[in-house]
Amino acid sequence: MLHKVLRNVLLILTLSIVYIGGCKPPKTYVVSNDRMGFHNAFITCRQYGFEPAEIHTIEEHIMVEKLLKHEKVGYEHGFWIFATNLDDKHSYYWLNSGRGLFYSNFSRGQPDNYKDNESCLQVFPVSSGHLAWNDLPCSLKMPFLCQHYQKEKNQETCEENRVSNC
Ligand SMILES: *[C@@H]1O[C@H](CO)[C@@H](O)[C@H](O)[C@H]1NC(C)=O
Ligand SMILES: *[C@@H]1O[C@H](CO)[C@@H](O)[C@H](O)[C@H]1NC(C)=O
Ligand SMILES: [Ca+2]
Repeated sequence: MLHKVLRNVLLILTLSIVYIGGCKPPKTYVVSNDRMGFHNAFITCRQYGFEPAEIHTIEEHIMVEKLLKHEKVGYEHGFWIFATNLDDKHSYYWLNSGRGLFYSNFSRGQPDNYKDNESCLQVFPVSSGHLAWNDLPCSLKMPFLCQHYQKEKNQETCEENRVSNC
């Protein structure tokens, strides 16, 4: 099973590490080249044992930018990230964590909700080494990004039943 998963999923960027404060271990982004609609892709990250990718800071945006720097330029070569505005057309939120979109880095003129039919977000290379965000129809089949938090040896981790000091 694990072997099967690893065949489909490219694990990259294990060296680029971002601490998101407190006890959270370093975050790693994972590319899946399987093409699917937004909601299917969301579930598939989970089936791989990962979380659907979210980008909360410019540091994380840059991590993803580095990960995708060799990909083709253009929105048709983009990757789902898991924010949507399906519930409330006026505000995007991250579907997994429920957080608002406090950070974003949209391409010029985006999100444009083109033909009133775009409620899901992607990232795509706008030029060599530069990445931007865009809204697209959720049903489009695209590759996507997952994420996970690496557990390092000797790293202090929060106990499940401890909330303070984390
Ligand atoms: C957006 O991303 C570019 C890199 O592609 C970066 O230079 C720029 O500072 C970012 N903008 C914001 C508002 O984070
Ligand atoms: C919305 O976009 C999808 C994917 O391109 C397309 O199949 C569908 O027909 C569009 N719906 C409308 C109402 O434009
Ligand atoms: Ca758009």
